[in-house]
Amino acid sequence: MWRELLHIGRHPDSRGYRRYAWTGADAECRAWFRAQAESRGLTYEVDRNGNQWAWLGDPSAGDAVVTGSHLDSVPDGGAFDGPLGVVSSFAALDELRARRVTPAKPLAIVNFGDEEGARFGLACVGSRLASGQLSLPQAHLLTDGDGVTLPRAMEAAGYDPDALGPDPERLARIGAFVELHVEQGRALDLSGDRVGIASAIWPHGRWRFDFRGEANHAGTTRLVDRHDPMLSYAETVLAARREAELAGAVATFGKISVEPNGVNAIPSLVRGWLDSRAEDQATLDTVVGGIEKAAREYADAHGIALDVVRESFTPVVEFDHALRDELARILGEDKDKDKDKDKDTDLKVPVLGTGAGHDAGILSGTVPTAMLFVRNPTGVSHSPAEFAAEDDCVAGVLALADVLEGLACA
Ligand code: HGY
Ligand code: MN
Ligand code: MN
Repeated sequence: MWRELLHIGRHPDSRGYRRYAWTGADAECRAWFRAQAESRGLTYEVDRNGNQWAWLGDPSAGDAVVTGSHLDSVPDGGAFDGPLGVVSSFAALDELRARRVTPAKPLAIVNFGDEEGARFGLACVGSRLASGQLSLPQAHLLTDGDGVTLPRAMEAAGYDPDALGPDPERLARIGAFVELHVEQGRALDLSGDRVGIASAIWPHGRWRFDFRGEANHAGTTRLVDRHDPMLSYAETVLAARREAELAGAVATFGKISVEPNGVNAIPSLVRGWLDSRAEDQATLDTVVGGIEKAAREYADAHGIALDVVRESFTPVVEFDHALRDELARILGEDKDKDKDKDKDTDLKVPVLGTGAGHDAGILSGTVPTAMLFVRNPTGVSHSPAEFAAEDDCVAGVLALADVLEGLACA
């Protein structure tokens, strides 16, 4: 499976993946998903929001056990964020068949559309739509950097954008959703575990800061006469770092656009996107409030107009405790077998929080959800250097197979 995915959407220079929603690379990934489903004799369907499903058993029976993740990427993303969950889902299903277990409940694998929000700016569009957290009118306003709207992009990819919307009947048929994901930090590396269970996702959001000044000649305009929005933007980037450090949170300006974007012109507009996350809501509010206050002071000092728009927000997610405990029990049981072999090993499956967003977090308000993390030895993610060792990936597949067996065959 990895060999087939390896080349799709990979940039020849950066070696990173550029698999943006509803592009050709995305279509290739989706064709791969469909082929994987069909080659296993699974029932393939696409829901009204463009999410792909592969079913073993009757999709309408209810109390289904669903696993999966996403295949799209951030700009120059790694191979694992998203695809590891989908590949592991198919591999876990193969493992269940090899074990000759027959699930009593329907099992499904899902590929959620546009998880990263790399193209239209909003993450987890497929799961937000399905769970009613993004409405059709809001979705129709989403526009990419070239001015192409989401409906036009979906139409060009062969989907019906007017069908977008909540899918309560489909979600009501799901008894549990488990997403396996490469860890995006080093907790498992530090604890020496191959696999962990998620506890919570930090609240996080994206804010757009528009600094508007006055375009002018870079050679002839005296410094004192300038209204240069780049200065207030630069000071705001430093303020973001400072506020995040003070609060033990994170804040990142990772995307910027400049007008007119000429080397010999003072900019008229600098637009920077802030991504900020913290362990709790109050801390996140303090950080973002502090950054905005500093930005306004800098803007005023340079005669710059500032607009701040919150483009997306995801509140804190506490994964379903009962399901989390059930996963710990299933995986703990397996580990107990090793206990007799090696009494000195720490046998607990670690439970860890994360600052990264996931479709499992979005669905958690509607469906009992849980996540498994697979060790990432460097912690690097959203970069071509993202990595997970094959042994750890196999451990992830076996853990997922155990979990699916425990949940669906009970
Ligand atoms: O940005 C995120 O946290 C996620 O990977 N979409
Ligand atoms: Mn990601
Ligand atoms: Mn992901």
